[in-house]
Amino acid sequence: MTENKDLLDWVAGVEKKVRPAKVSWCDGSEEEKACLIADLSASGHLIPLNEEKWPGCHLHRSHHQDVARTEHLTFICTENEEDAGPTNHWMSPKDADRKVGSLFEGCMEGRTMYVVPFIMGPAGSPHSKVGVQITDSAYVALSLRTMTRMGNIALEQLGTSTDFARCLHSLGDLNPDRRFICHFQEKSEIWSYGSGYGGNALLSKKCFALRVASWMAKEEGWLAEHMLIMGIEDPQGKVSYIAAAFPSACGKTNLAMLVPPLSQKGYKVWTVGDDIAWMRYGKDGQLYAINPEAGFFGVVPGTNTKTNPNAEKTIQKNTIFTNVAMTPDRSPWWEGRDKTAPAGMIDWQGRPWRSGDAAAAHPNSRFTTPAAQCPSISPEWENPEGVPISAIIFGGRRAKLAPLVFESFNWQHGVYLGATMASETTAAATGAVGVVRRDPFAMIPFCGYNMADYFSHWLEMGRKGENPPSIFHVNWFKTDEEGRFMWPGFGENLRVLRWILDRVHGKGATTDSAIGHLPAPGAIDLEGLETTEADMEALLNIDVEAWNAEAEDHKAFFEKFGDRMPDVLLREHQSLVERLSRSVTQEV
Ligand code: GTP
Ligand code: SPV
Ligand code: MN
Repeated sequence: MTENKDLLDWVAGVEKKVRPAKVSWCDGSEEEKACLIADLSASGHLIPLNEEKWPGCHLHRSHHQDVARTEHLTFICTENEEDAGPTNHWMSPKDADRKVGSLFEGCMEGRTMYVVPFIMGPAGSPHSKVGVQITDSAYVALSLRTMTRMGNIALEQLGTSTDFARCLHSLGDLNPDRRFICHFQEKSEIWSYGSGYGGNALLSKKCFALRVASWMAKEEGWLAEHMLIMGIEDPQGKVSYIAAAFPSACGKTNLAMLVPPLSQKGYKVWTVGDDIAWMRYGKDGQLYAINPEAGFFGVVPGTNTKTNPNAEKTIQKNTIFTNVAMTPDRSPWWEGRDKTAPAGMIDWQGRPWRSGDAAAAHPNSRFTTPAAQCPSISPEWENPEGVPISAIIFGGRRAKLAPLVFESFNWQHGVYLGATMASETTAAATGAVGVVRRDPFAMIPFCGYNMADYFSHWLEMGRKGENPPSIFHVNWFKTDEEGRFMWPGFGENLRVLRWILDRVHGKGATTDSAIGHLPAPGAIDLEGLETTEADMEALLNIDVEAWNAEAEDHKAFFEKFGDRMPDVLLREHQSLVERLSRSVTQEV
């Protein structure tokens, strides 16, 4: 096990408080995995799927009121409220202790308390960090085994160091009225109570690798971001890496695993990560990124052999499907899998499902699957130093307004693009779906401190590097009058990435606009697509009136941050307004 006194003391203290029937330290072994699966299957929390068609795969149904992150129950518990900032919910550490700490008293009575040590990042990497999650959910323990480097390997990396994140989790009674996810950045501690789902319960992911790590990153001079990491190999065999931030359920997993269409001969995509990037400058002044995770917790609906063939292949074995439907032959099923749903299915809540009923799979149903199984996994994905990033891409889900792609004028303007991102909300969090909200850097639910300070940190990071990446913005989701997507998306997104890489390599024709550099007509290869140059014009159109309204909204958003807002971004806003007004004069 371990002789780490700090860890043993913390575990003993928690045990005394939660009073479990049994304590089980997870070692990461195959035997342990088999035991967890056997126990979960015996208790009905895992349903084995068709072993022939889906070897090693299981279905898990979470509580029907526990199916997505609950942002209104997620708190930053810094000593000072100002440090949490206006975009986070804050709870004082004292209140947290009283309100949430007390819920843990005796909460594991009659249950097993699992102690799950894990590493975020490749084992042995100087950029990796260790966490330990205590949980009374065997499903969470099993999921952490896929999502992180879990078990003895983490204890070995930790040694006698006191530097580990203390993550305490209990399902409680799963009552949403007694659900809290609290982050104590100042002591790298997380408490999560009352949820067994995704980002609320797998504390390694959003809680540690983003909310706590973003704070560490600010202190230590690096970046913890909600970004995919991918390599794009050109026909000459040169691989360029990019990182891209899109809000939840806006296309990171899909882009990271992109399969080039037949017309794009000689191109190949390499997946490094699909959700989180930790980035820092190397000695050569370039920004390097590691994926701190070891698995994918991906959106299931919409996944099929056409949209995301690599995900489809990855999830064929050793995968937990959470909240999908099941066919009579015990195969998992979800909306967007086949045109017609098979007869005789059971829906995500275990009820008989008939055509015409509500969705058979929950819109936020997910797969938990090992990254190593992905056919496009990069040979560099466990490189302890990470991969060098040539371009950073921001994007959102905007039916109107945002063009298919544009490039920032420079780093500072790029930070403005990140800071003013907006996107339609999705089923990844509870609440209304399809409402446009500002989501800077796709981090609004995940930034662990005052977002104005986070903007300053990004500005600082640009000054720090000799060769910071170029910054772009994309929108795959623009729709026409009939509400149809105007851009084919998925594999065809490679065409946009090629223009981005052309720009990075000093090529790629542009047209200037008030909001940034747009691709010049013909600069994006449309060969073999139904999309015409006229469609492209619509996809790249800048509606100045709508952008004026948008710029107003940027300002209103920035005003929330008061004095803490960096001047540089307020000046960027002013410049945007001026460029927009000039562009109207030019049009007249
Ligand atoms: P999180 O795991 O929540 O962070 O989501 P994500 O950003 O990884 O999103 P993901 O790739 O899982 O995509 C979410 C949804 O968007 C899925 O239903 C996809 O089918 C759909 N989607 C992804 N890429 C595209 C695209 O290029 N065009 C269109 N129209 N839909 C897309
Ligand atoms: C997201 O919502 O961005 C996810 C899923 O990746 S969760 O792990 O629930 O945060
Ligand atoms: Mn995510």
